Amino acid sequence: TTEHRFAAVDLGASSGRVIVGEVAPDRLTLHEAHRFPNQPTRVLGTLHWNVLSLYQGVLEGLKAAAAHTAHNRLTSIGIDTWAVDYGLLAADGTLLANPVHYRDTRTTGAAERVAAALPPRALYAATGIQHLPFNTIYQLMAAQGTSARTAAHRLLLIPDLISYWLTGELGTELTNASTTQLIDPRTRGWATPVAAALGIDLSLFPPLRHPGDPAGTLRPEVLAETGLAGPVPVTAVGSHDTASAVVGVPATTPDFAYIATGTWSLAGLELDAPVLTEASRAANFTNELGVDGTVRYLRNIMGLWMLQECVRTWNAEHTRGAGTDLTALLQEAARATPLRSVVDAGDPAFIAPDHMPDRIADACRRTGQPVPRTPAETTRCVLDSLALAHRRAIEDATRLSGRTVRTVHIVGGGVHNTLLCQLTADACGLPVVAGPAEAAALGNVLVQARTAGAITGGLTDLRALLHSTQPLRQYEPTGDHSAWDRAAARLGDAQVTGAAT
Ligand code: ADP
Ligand code: LRH
Repeated sequence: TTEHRFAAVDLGASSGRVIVGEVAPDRLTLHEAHRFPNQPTRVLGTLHWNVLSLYQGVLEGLKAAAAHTAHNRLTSIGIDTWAVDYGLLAADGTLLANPVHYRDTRTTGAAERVAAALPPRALYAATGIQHLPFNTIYQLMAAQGTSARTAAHRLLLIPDLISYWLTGELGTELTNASTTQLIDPRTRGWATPVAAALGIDLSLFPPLRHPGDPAGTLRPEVLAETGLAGPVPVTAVGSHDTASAVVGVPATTPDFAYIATGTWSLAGLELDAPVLTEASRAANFTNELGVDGTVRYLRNIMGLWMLQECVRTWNAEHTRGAGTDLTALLQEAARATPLRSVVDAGDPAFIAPDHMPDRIADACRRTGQPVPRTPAETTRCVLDSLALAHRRAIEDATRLSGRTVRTVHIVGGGVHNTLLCQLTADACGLPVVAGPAEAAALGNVLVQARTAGAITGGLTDLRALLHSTQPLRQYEPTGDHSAWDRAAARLGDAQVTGAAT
């Protein structure tokens, strides 16, 4: 049989990776060719992604991938990254400004300006997208009048920008386009009236393409630089990392919820149709578009970002001498008092970088709970809070969609955090299946493999292959379930969902 090797370029907010997947109908193996940090830089008060350095990491990764394949051949390449952010191009294709990080504060006040042009209820009815202060429409509102925005001929979302640099071809991939808040989830096309109300010229966006569509071939200079033997096609995948991660959920039955845990926790359900009700808006659930006509009905939860930022602060302060060892910290957190204090892990107050331990302490103080004193206590507070938010999201999703959940799947980097997986099982009172950690890369590879004809079938078939080939770990709920209800009650009215009124 033909050997099929695919490269998944997967750029997360914490790290970028290029992963080679070898796929046959009964076989799926991954090899991590290259992993590199994703570190933003603040310049003159604005937080930017280092997009050229990320592109450099992609090239190095493809070079390492070439070395890992027979005769330097790849069947194709797929690209997925975090959502909402973009680069602006001049008519000649030059990048006009360095892309701004979604955690930058430039969007402060933008939601009010958008609401003045289009009330939140109408915006939600038209797009089904949860309110996050950094959605692309708010970023565009904030960028209005800047020289880059004024001069822009094209807007490329991050995966589409990387794809453009690799191939010279322009396109806008649909799953990620849905996170702009400019797509109608019923027609899965542009929400033209929304764009008109907000004064956004949709011709900024190159034509939509769908997962599985061809997205060009590597440019000769990229072949030369990576050592890959041409031609190498680039295939559109779920270019929103969360869309690829949901493809990578190894579910064997339809009654599952998923939590993609990395920098963020994205917790919810896969649906056939969007839920656009007022109750859904009030609960701040999103209807992002998925692969194969699906809807990703989920809520954003702060995720392991909170822990990552705490560790960064502690390292800077030398609280733990030589530097914080995550494994040791998690072992200590596992022994800490359970549910001593919890914070609302949906609170947008945790989005911005810096001073995370202090912000967590403040939130505990405000809600009349004991303030965590040690890194282990703070870590326990974060993980208990994430588990509680996971439970709440899954409960809300089932209520709002009328669906039933019997299994919770955890995928993404959080799979390595066994304490978080067990706490999530305890909080939800449901069995948790954890794995794979590299679900986004796997979902990316599987969509490419199906397009190339290496495998066939729908999402159910792709997931069956994952289930039979990937290492998974099951967690059964333990402990006193009502303790979680009491902890949730302590947050009470302080608990927010982020929905704009
Ligand atoms: P992203 O795709 O957003 O960059 P990942 O899915 O790679 O994020 O997840 C990164 C997170 O996974 C880290 O912040 C960390 O909390 C967690 N993680 C990764 N490896 C481990 C590990 N060995 N033990 C505990 N947690 C881990
Ligand atoms: C996760 C993610 C998430 C978005 C956020 C901006 O990496 O793509 O789905 O909400 O980043």
